[in-house]
Amino acid sequence: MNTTDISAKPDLANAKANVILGAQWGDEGKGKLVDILAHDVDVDARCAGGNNAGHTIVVEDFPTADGPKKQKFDFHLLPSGLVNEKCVGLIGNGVVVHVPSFFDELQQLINKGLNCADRLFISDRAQLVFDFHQTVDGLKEVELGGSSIGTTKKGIGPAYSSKASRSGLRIHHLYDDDFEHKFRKIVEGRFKRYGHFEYDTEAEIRRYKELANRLRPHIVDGVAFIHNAFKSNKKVLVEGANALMLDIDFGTYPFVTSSSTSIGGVCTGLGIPPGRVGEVYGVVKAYTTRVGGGPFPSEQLNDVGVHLQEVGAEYGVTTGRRRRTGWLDLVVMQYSNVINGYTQINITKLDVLDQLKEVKIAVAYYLNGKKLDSFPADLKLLENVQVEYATLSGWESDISKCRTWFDLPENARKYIEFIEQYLGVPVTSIGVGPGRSDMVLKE
Ligand code: 2SA
Ligand code: GDP
Ligand code: MG
Repeated sequence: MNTTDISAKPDLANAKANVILGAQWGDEGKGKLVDILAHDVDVDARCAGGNNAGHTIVVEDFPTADGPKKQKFDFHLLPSGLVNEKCVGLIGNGVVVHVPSFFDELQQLINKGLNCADRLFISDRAQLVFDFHQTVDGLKEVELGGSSIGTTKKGIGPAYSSKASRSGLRIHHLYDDDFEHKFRKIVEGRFKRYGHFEYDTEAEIRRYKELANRLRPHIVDGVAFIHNAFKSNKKVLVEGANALMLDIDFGTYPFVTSSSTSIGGVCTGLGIPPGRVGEVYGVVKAYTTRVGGGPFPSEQLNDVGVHLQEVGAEYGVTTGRRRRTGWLDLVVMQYSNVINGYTQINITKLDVLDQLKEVKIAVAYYLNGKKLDSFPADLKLLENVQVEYATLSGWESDISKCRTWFDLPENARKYIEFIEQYLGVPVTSIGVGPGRSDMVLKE
């Protein structure tokens, strides 16, 4: 792909990027939808986050030397579309990149028979995450004590802090003559702030010299790259990481990640104008989960919560942490929708509700007897809301083999229709299992 000529006037009528965004607190099953759509996509681009993300893909018939085999892939920093052999992956400028993890993840994919090194690119404007950012991430959490965020300790917050304070280093800085000097200065700054933690600065500089050489073939001008893709009418998919309720502005601050995980981050994280955005897929788990600290109004600290956790196998893909669980919350979803403007919704993990006699959906929040008309910014208010639930009958049957809308039991269809009517957004696909083919398509 030619990455230099972006001089032509953009033709916004054509070549839109479709976008996949997490609509709740993450782990909705974005990876699976990315993988399915990437089948027919030329470029899958990450726009935000780093290797804190964990996107799981289960391919029932992945080709191996011994014939097709079930294979599970966990993506963290690399775009999940890469499982599709024609799809090129781009890590955009809005992403924070830990280069050693980039190569480790690539190697793990290669070990599983996915040879994608020659179709994996990184924007030269992406920020670097160093090991000292990860150390600082842990130290900050310790400082916060009982009110810690519950981060993944991948250095995401400290790296975005470096970016915002204009002391960060970007991919292109790896090749500057004064890289060493700048690097030493940043580490010194961290020592001043956090004390002299164990860190071999000189060994790290040597390591990055070698990594910089290995990284060279993957580096592109991300802006030119993506606009050339549009110009040549390539199909572009944007893979959101984390989710709206973890957004640095709109999430349950400070219990959020440090990037713009909302629709705005798509434009700033890749350098594309809003007019280029096509479909916006909101990925919504049929219930709610959250990993880490922070308020969660529909959380179920009871048998229902345990059931959802166990049946849904709700463990962090990056850290292995147990995820907190609760009912679907449409107050959260409405807030998420007004910000991201979903044009269609993918409901995932509906099968996890199969055995329940009744299912509940949060439909309103009350404070001192008064219904709230928006999602509160102030966590002190949010922690004290009373949640109103709608109760629907369960379907009490196995839906994992359903493939069409009318295969689904009537009560499952009613559950989906309730969501559509509340939000006014069509649900176009419904996940009934982790595999690529476990999806009901609804016209
Ligand atoms: P960070 O590390 O600074 O981004 O953490 C800040 C908050 O963001 C949450 N966060 C996540 N929430 C859900 N899933 C994530 N990815 C992994 C997964 C998580 C894991 O797919 O399972 O393995 O634990 C993710 N990444 C960040 C985090 O929990 C903090 O609340
Ligand atoms: P992401 O971060 O949004 O990509 O989601 P994760 O990969 O962190 O978590 C979603 C988990 O649910 C993964 O283990 C997926 O394989 C699994 N999954 C996705 N869709 C479905 C579904 O419809 N049903 C079931 N049972 N599992 C699913
Ligand atoms: Mg995840």
